[in-house]
Amino acid sequence: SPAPIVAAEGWHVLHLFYKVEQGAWSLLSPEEQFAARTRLSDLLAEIRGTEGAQVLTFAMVSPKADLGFMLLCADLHTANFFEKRLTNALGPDVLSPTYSFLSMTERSEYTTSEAEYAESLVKEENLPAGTPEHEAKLVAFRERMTKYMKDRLYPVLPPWPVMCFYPMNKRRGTTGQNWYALPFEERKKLMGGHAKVGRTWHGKILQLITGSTGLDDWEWGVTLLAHDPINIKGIVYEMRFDEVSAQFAEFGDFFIGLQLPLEEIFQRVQL
Ligand code: 76R
Repeated sequence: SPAPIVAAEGWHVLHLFYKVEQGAWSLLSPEEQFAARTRLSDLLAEIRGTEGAQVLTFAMVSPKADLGFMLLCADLHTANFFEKRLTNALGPDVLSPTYSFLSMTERSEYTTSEAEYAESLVKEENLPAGTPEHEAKLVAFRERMTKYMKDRLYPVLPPWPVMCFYPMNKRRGTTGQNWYALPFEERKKLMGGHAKVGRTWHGKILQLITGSTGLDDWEWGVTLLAHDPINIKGIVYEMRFDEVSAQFAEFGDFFIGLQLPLEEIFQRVQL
C-alpha cells in the first residue's frame, strides 16, 4: 500500500452529504437490505477502530440531503478509501452525493502568541516580566494554548445533536473590499473582534473552522455543533454584524443535520 499522506500539521476532513435513492433501495430484497445496512454499520465500526480516523453520522433535516457523514483522517489515503466505501456501502445507486467538502484542520495565524500575551500582562495588567504573578499567568497561558491547539488541529468532536455546516470565503473584491489586500495587523485586529463575539457563545456552540483554500471551491468549512438550533441561528446572526463577517464574509449553502447513531438514522431515512 502507498506511503501515508499525513500533513505536517492537522487532519483531512470530508463533509459528505447524500440523498437516499428510495427507488434503487426498493429493488433490493429484505435480505439484501439487511446485508447493506450491515456493511455500512461494519464500515463505521472499522473507521472508529482505525487509529487517527473519526466519523460522525447525521440525519439531514431538509431534503437538501438525507444522510450525512463527517470524516476526519490523519492520512489522506485513508480518507479517500473510507469515502469511496461509505458512498458505496449500501449498494449501487442507493446513496447519491448531493454535496461534499474537503478541508483540513488548521491553526489560526491570528491566535495570540506567548510574546503578545506577555506584553499584554505588562501593559494592560501591570504585571512586570519576571514577577511571580506574571510567570504564573504565562504558565497557565501555555497550558491553555496547548489544549486549544490540540482541539483545533486534532479535535475529538462531541455527540451534540445539532450540526450546522456551511462553506465560506473572505471577500476578494477587485475594486474595494479585499481581505487579502489588508495588512496583517489590521486582519489580526478584526479577527480579535470576531473571537470576542465567538467566545460569548462558549458552551452553547462548538465551532470547528477547517481550511480549504486550494482543496475545494471555498476557503473554509464552518462546522457548528449545538444542543439547541436557536444558538446556531443566534451566532450566525450576531456574527453578521461583526465587522469581519459584515464586510468580508461570503457564504455557500447551509446544511443542518442531527447527530444520531446509525441505527436511528436508518429508521429516520427509511433504509
Ligand atoms: O484563535 C482562535 O482560534 C480563537 C479565535 C478565533 C479565530 C482565529 C475564532 C473564534 N474564530 C477564528 C477564525 Mn471563528 N467563526 C467563523 C464563523 O457565520 C459567520 O459569520 C462566520 C462563520 C463562526 C460562526 C465562527 C465562530 N473563524 C475563524 C476563521 C478563519 C479566518 C482566517 O483565517 O482568516 C473563520 C473563517 C471563522 C468563521 N469563532 C470563534 C467562532 C466562535 C464561536 C469562536 C469562539 C471559540 C471559542 O473560543 O470557544
